[in-house]
Amino acid sequence: MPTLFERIVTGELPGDIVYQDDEITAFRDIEPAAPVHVLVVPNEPVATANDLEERHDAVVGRMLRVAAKIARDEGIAESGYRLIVNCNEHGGQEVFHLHLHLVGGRSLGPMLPRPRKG
Ligand code: DGP
Repeated sequence: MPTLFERIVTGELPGDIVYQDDEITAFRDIEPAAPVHVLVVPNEPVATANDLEERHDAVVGRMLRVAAKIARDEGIAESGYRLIVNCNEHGGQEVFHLHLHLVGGRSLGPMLPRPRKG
Protein backbone atom coordinates (compact mmCIF):
# COMPACT_ATOMS: atom_id res chain seq x y z
CA MET A 1 0.00 0.00 0.00
CA PRO A 2 1.47 3.40 -0.91
CA THR A 3 1.73 5.84 1.99
CA LEU A 4 -0.46 8.93 2.13
CA PHE A 5 2.53 11.09 1.25
CA GLU A 6 3.53 8.81 -1.64
CA ARG A 7 0.06 9.36 -3.07
CA ILE A 8 0.60 13.14 -2.83
CA VAL A 9 4.06 12.75 -4.43
CA THR A 10 2.61 10.87 -7.41
CA GLY A 11 -0.36 13.22 -7.76
CA GLU A 12 -2.90 10.52 -6.90
CA LEU A 13 -4.03 12.75 -3.99
CA PRO A 14 -4.14 16.54 -4.14
CA GLY A 15 -1.40 18.47 -2.38
CA ASP A 16 -0.25 22.07 -2.37
CA ILE A 17 3.20 21.25 -3.75
CA VAL A 18 5.81 24.00 -3.39
CA TYR A 19 8.84 22.03 -4.63
CA GLN A 20 9.42 18.76 -6.49
CA ASP A 21 12.33 17.00 -8.14
CA ASP A 22 13.08 13.36 -8.88
CA GLU A 23 14.05 12.63 -5.24
CA ILE A 24 12.17 15.09 -3.04
CA THR A 25 8.71 16.66 -2.80
CA ALA A 26 7.57 19.46 -0.49
CA PHE A 27 3.95 20.45 0.12
CA ARG A 28 2.00 22.54 2.60
CA ASP A 29 0.78 20.80 5.76
CA ILE A 30 -2.99 20.33 5.76
CA GLU A 31 -3.16 21.52 9.40
CA PRO A 32 -0.56 24.29 9.61
CA ALA A 33 0.92 25.11 13.02
CA ALA A 34 2.44 28.38 11.80
CA PRO A 35 2.03 30.77 8.84
CA VAL A 36 4.58 28.66 6.94
CA HIS A 37 4.31 24.90 7.51
CA VAL A 38 5.73 22.76 4.73
CA LEU A 39 6.48 19.03 4.76
CA VAL A 40 9.62 17.92 2.90
CA VAL A 41 9.60 14.22 2.00
CA PRO A 42 11.78 11.78 0.07
CA ASN A 43 9.80 10.52 -2.93
CA GLU A 44 10.88 6.98 -2.06
CA PRO A 45 9.20 6.21 1.25
CA VAL A 46 11.19 5.48 4.41
CA ALA A 47 8.90 4.84 7.38
CA THR A 48 10.78 6.53 10.21
CA ALA A 49 14.16 8.02 11.08
CA ASN A 50 14.96 4.60 12.58
CA ASP A 51 14.77 3.06 9.12
CA LEU A 52 17.38 5.28 7.49
CA GLU A 53 20.33 3.49 5.93
CA GLU A 54 23.62 4.73 4.53
CA ARG A 55 22.09 4.82 1.04
CA HIS A 56 19.70 7.54 2.26
CA ASP A 57 22.45 9.91 3.41
CA ALA A 58 22.45 11.98 0.23
CA VAL A 59 18.70 12.45 0.00
CA VAL A 60 18.38 13.34 3.69
CA GLY A 61 21.14 15.93 3.25
CA ARG A 62 19.34 17.33 0.24
CA MET A 63 16.07 17.50 2.21
CA LEU A 64 17.78 19.99 4.55
CA ARG A 65 19.02 22.10 1.65
CA VAL A 66 15.60 22.01 -0.05
CA ALA A 67 14.01 23.13 3.23
CA ALA A 68 16.44 26.07 3.41
CA LYS A 69 15.63 27.01 -0.19
CA ILE A 70 11.89 26.92 0.54
CA ALA A 71 12.47 29.07 3.64
CA ARG A 72 14.19 31.63 1.40
CA ASP A 73 11.39 31.43 -1.18
CA GLU A 74 8.78 31.89 1.56
CA GLY A 75 10.67 34.92 2.93
CA ILE A 76 11.38 33.44 6.38
CA ALA A 77 15.08 32.57 6.07
CA GLU A 78 16.26 35.71 7.85
CA SER A 79 13.58 35.78 10.57
CA GLY A 80 14.21 32.08 11.18
CA TYR A 81 12.34 28.81 11.30
CA ARG A 82 12.40 25.34 12.81
CA LEU A 83 12.97 21.95 11.17
CA ILE A 84 11.38 18.99 12.95
CA VAL A 85 11.41 15.23 12.37
CA ASN A 86 9.00 13.28 14.59
CA CYS A 87 9.72 9.60 15.20
CA ASN A 88 7.30 6.98 16.51
CA GLU A 89 4.93 7.30 19.46
CA HIS A 90 6.85 9.58 21.80
CA GLY A 91 7.84 11.78 18.88
CA GLY A 92 4.18 12.15 17.90
CA GLN A 93 4.65 10.69 14.43
CA GLU A 94 1.32 10.19 12.65
CA VAL A 95 2.35 9.54 9.06
CA PHE A 96 4.89 6.77 8.57
CA HIS A 97 6.68 8.28 5.58
CA LEU A 98 9.72 10.21 6.80
CA HIS A 99 9.14 13.96 6.61
CA LEU A 100 10.79 17.16 7.69
CA HIS A 101 8.45 19.85 9.04
CA LEU A 102 9.57 23.35 8.02
CA VAL A 103 7.72 25.78 10.29
CA GLY A 104 8.10 29.53 10.61
CA GLY A 105 6.56 32.90 9.92
CA ARG A 106 6.09 33.67 13.62
CA SER A 107 8.14 33.36 16.76
CA LEU A 108 7.98 29.69 17.73
CA GLY A 109 8.95 30.02 21.38
CA PRO A 110 10.96 27.43 23.26
CA MET A 111 11.66 24.20 21.45
CA LEU A 112 9.84 22.04 24.01
CA PRO A 113 8.04 22.72 27.28
CA ARG A 114 10.42 21.65 30.04
CA PRO A 115 9.15 19.34 32.81
CA ARG A 116 8.41 21.28 36.01
CA LYS A 117 11.03 20.90 38.74
CA GLY A 118 10.11 19.49 42.14
P1 DGP B 1 3.77 13.86 12.01
O1 DGP B 1 2.95 14.02 13.26
O2 DGP B 1 5.18 14.32 12.17
O3 DGP B 1 3.65 12.47 11.41
O4 DGP B 1 3.12 14.89 10.97
C1 DGP B 1 2.18 14.54 10.02
C2 DGP B 1 1.69 15.83 9.40
O5 DGP B 1 1.02 15.52 8.20
C3 DGP B 1 0.68 16.60 10.27
O6 DGP B 1 1.24 17.89 10.60
C4 DGP B 1 -0.55 16.77 9.40
C5 DGP B 1 -0.04 16.42 8.02
N1 DGP B 1 -1.00 15.74 7.17
C6 DGP B 1 -1.76 14.66 7.51
N2 DGP B 1 -2.52 14.29 6.47
C7 DGP B 1 -2.23 15.16 5.46
C8 DGP B 1 -2.70 15.28 4.11
O7 DGP B 1 -3.54 14.53 3.62
N3 DGP B 1 -2.19 16.30 3.38
C9 DGP B 1 -1.24 17.17 3.88
N4 DGP B 1 -0.80 18.13 3.09
N5 DGP B 1 -0.77 17.07 5.14
C10 DGP B 1 -1.27 16.07 5.91
